Amino acid sequence: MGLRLCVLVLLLGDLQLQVTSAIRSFNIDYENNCFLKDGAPFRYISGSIHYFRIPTVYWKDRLLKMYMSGLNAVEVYVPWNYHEPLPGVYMFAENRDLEGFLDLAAELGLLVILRPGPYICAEWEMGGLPAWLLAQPNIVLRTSDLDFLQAVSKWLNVLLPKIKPRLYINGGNIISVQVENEYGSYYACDYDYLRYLRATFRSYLGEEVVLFTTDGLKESELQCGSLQGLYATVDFGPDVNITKAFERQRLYEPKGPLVNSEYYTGWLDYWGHPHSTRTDEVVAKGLQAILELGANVNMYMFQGGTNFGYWNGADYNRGYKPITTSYDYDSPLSEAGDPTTKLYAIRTVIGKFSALPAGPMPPPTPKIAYGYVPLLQCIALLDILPIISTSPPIHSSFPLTFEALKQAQGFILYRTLLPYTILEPVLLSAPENGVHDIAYILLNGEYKGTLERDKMNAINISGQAGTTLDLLVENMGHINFGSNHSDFKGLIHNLTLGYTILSNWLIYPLDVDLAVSPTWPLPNKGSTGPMFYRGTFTTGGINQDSYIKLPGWSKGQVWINGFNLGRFWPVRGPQHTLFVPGPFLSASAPNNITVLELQAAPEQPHVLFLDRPLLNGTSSSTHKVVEL
Ligand code: 6DJ
Repeated sequence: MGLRLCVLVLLLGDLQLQVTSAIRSFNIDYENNCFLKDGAPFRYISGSIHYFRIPTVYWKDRLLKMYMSGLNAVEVYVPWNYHEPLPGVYMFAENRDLEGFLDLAAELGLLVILRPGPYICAEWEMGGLPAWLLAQPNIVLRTSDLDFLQAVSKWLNVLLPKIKPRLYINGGNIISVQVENEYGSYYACDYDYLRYLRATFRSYLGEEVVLFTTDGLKESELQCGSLQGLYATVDFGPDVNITKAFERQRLYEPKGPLVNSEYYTGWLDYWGHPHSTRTDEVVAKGLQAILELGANVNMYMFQGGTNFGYWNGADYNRGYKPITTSYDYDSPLSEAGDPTTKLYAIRTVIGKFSALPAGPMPPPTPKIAYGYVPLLQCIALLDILPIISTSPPIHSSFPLTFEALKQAQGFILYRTLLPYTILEPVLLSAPENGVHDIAYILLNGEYKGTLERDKMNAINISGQAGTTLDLLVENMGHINFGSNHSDFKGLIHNLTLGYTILSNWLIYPLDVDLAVSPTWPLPNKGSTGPMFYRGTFTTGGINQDSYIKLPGWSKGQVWINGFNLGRFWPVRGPQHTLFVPGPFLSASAPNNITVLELQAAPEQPHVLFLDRPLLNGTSSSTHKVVEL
């Protein structure tokens, strides 16, 4: 009976109920199975948006489009590693201005469902946990391990005081706060950890605020992910029976509002796998079914955005699977923030349940095909080691991991000498999948090939004793989802050459972004192996969004005016273009493009600027696994 009353009120969503009390409140009505906002039944129709995946100047535009779609709330993760890049170093400016983002949402009349983790998943580097945690190699992430809790508690001591005044009950727009994320999918099932988080969130945020958990539909997931005092919600896409899905939530919350905290509008992409899509019809139909039940919903994602720089995560599921640079997610708002047909289909459904805001939806922003830009080879990465090294090289008998060297992302060069002359090719091997994640191999500066985690564990090499053997190792993103997030990077085991364990390494921690600004001379060194290329173009006075395509290139990183647009890997696919936000371009001055090609550049190096993305190009995962 209670549910019916609540649903009835919610279905009359247009009816503006009089706020009877001046006291702001947001809580759960267990009698009538709904949320109460200021004492009146309330249902949220929300969408996920990641401020850290969208250029700051575009935040307001995206939030406005979400509001115009009929949403009354947005769901926002806070990635710990984006805000605390080094222990005790906190960053909250520009693209990390969480409070500025929350202010914009408030300005547009959007409520916020906040998900501060500390773990967020999100296909984000290490699921939002800082890689520096792994400098303590025995730390047990997402458990009541004391080293982990100590770091979590320092972070929450910085973050949660910023949140408290922004709670709805304190005059802000945050109606509820999630604790952890899909904890039931993690192997540890450590209730002490969840209890610790519950106590910490309560101590900073108070007893009143709605705290909740989110888990998948399996019983084991809900079992290990939920805890008394944290309202249990579920996540599922349109491909399940929606009534049955909410019955799962009911096993853990027999009374209270139905909540799908992540209703999947699309899905993520992995390099080397087909592009993911979900049709408008399927998404709209599922949404309608959810809303007809009177349930609360958050659409994941409403806008996906981009993994700029090195911020993509990776899943581990029968092998290591890095996420593409684009996080378009086939969402209602595209990667470039444009309304899609899916957005209109969703908006039509929402319109059946609540009043849509008056006025037009902002149209897609114009995209410009700036066209063909030739690039010139400028320098081999090995030739500028002193410039891109962040410290003098480290001597070590055996390889050290990125984490031991306190480097979270990017590249490290491991150098040794061939210990003996090899006339007939011998296998250079990475036993136990010890290359995390890709190693570009050079002998006396000449590129010989690649080793890749879970794909290519050995390569034949030959050469004179004393030849310099370099492995440039790329971290392709720490695992964000899987049974274990302790994903150490670099050469994590010894390498062998035939039967000999290689030793006596010189290790160069690198920041390749340091090579982006200066203009290097133009040697002609052949076109294979890690090499920088440069070019410039002008926009003819109009800087608009565009997409960069790298025809004939293999694998690497691309920068525009010093901004790292992310990884490209067209030989692997399915993503063939990278999003170039217009505000990163200059309307008047020449724009600098820098490409770091790691394997092989085309004969006539050039890039193409297009006016549309190509995210579903061919994908190939043809790499052979060499059995050792
Ligand atoms: O909470 C997670 C999101 O951040 C739930 N989810 C999404 C995002 O990562 S994959 C996509 C996922 N969970 C893993 C379940 C795998 C079937």
